[in-house]
Amino acid sequence: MKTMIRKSWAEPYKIKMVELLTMISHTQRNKAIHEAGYNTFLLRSENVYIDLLTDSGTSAMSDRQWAGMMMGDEAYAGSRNFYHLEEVVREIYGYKYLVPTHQGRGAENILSKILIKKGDIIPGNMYFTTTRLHQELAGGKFEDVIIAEAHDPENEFPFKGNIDMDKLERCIKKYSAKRIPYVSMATSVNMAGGQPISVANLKELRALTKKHGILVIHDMTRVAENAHFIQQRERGYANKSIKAIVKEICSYTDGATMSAKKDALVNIGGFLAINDRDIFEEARNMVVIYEGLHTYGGLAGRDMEAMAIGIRESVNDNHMHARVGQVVYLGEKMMSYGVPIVRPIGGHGIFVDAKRFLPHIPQHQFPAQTLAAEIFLDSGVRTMERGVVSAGRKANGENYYPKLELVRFTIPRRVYTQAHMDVIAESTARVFERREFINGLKMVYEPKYLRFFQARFAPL
Ligand code: PM9
Repeated sequence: MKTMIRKSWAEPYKIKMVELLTMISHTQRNKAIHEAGYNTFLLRSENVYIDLLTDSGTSAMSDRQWAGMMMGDEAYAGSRNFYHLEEVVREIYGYKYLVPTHQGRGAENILSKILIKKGDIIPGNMYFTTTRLHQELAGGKFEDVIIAEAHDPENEFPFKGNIDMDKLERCIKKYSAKRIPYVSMATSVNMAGGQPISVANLKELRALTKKHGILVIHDMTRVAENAHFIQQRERGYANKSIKAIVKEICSYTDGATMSAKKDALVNIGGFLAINDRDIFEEARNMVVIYEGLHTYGGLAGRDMEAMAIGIRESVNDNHMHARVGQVVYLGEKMMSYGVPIVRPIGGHGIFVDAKRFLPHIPQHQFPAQTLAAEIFLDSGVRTMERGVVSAGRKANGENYYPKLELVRFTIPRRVYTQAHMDVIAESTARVFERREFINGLKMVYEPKYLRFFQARFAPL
């Protein structure tokens, strides 16, 4: 009988330089996580074996990007790298005006300060930590208008990043368009598990917002990964390139904030891009207060050059197929061990469902935080909590209790191999086998803003 031969994908690059990893003992890991207050953000990276804390700023740059770094024009004003970046942003994303910032939240700060006034409502397809905080600090209130499927980790809907148009319409009716400066639309919705929005949904969003004169601001941090899923799943897009789909996505929006530390394959950088000349003029003026001159925005010339080159590499079909392919490989391996994960598998990592993994730990005892600490203890793999700790508190001081209580295994781009993915899945499976013996945590220190970064915990 003929056996089916698997058609594998492989990385579209070869390795030119390696960074050696350290592996400390179980006793040393126990001491390290205790000293870190059971918060993986507070670990020293030298104690980490495989670092899946984030895909932010952790990518491996290409030889071309490194060569670009040597072409940095470190002039205070008018660096040629800025003009190169501006040209690439116009060509690849289609936005007219560019204001560079040191990273994504720099752009969020400026945009929120310009567009939001006290009492405004900002509807969006699920919150993101820094984005919502900047909206709140500017006097606004975030309103979740993502489809209900996004809050269900087991629902297989292919576009769980979609906006619920009825919810959005009700929101506009309730508050009036005057109180809604823009809709905050993210591609590859991070907190939902890297879930994509469809072009069909974007078209509806454009039509509705146009009718009411409301802007659409795009959190385009992982737009190329979203384009990959459109290519794979949306009718009529199978033969379109990721580059073409990315441009089409951006065309339904009025501007964007970008953390270039993800999709765009750089270790630092971001920008605000906008089509409206007046908003641009204001942003260009404001950036000098918070970031730096409008032709560098807190970045070195070499950073802008690496970003310009990284943006082009990010929309290459082969790159994106291997990038998401590696994430899918890890997810399928975890599922083969029975580990409960968010489905469908998203673009930038595997999100393990801590509620199903540790059903005996109630949410106020931080199951996802607990699980992240346990994974580190088992193998030195560092992951991140994306549940009740990340969700933080409402303006009235009450905790948000999100439906999703997840541990994110975020895959840096072009950094780890398939063998690393095997080690990660096996470690998760080992912890899953002894799950009944795991106890929750209590929070012993809570900072005021974005508490997940610096909070400390103790075992119960
Ligand atoms: N995301 C992440 O690990 C890094 C910091 S928060 C733990 O996922 C979106 C969708 C993001 C994002 C950062 C930012 C902020 C905005 N939008 O970190 O300031 O995922 O460059 O970007 C992180 P910056």
